[in-house]
Amino acid sequence: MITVHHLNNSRSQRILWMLEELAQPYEIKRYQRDPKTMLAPETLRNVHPLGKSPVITDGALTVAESGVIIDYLAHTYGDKSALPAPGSQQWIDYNYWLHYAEGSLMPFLLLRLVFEKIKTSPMPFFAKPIAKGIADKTGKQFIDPQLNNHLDFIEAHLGKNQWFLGDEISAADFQMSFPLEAALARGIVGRNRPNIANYVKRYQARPAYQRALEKGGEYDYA
Ligand SMILES: N[C@@H](CCC(=O)N[C@@H](CS)C(=O)NCC(=O)O)C(=O)O
Repeated sequence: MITVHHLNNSRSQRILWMLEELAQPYEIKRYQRDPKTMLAPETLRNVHPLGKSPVITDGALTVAESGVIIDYLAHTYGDKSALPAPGSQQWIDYNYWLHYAEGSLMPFLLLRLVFEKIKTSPMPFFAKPIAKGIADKTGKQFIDPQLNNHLDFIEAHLGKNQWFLGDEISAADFQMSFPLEAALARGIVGRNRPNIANYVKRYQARPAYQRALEKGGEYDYA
């Protein structure tokens, strides 16, 4: 039996969605973020030394890192005939989105979040304008142009493709879902990027996504 070690409001929601789409039985072990630090509880380190979510166990196997989990589930429990042939352009594209979501896109979303937090963090009154100045300048000169570059790229891709790999939903969509729905929920993606917004709305309406949401519990990005 697959166990999803599920943290509230986290990337493991995309694993629940995938398992629901696969109609694969699984159980959820729940972990709650510390409301102050937003960190996962120490007990998650008993599953994997980094103590991050998602992580799954399947029999004797422990699988961590969203992209690896999604690839593992696709190869172990998915329709093998739908998997792209190694070395084909489709295979390269599949791997591209699996790596891109966490390797290229998430770091800028995270930087944006951290620098926004700096502006509202408690600090001595005289340090506030300095911290805000640095955060605004870094946002304007570095983070926002980089983020816009990525979001324009995705917007254009979704203008030409219904799903990340073309006409059919695939594991690439489960992997890309978290950064895009987080960007949408935080207002980083708005009316100026209708393809991304419509894509997210479309998959969030799927019955499997809704079931995952019901089972997963607290999730602020849907
Ligand atoms: N690249 C990793 C990121 C894992 C990660 O940072 N997960 C967050 C949840 S979205 C987490 O566990 N945060 C709690 C913590 O850092 O203690 C993946 O996709 O699996």
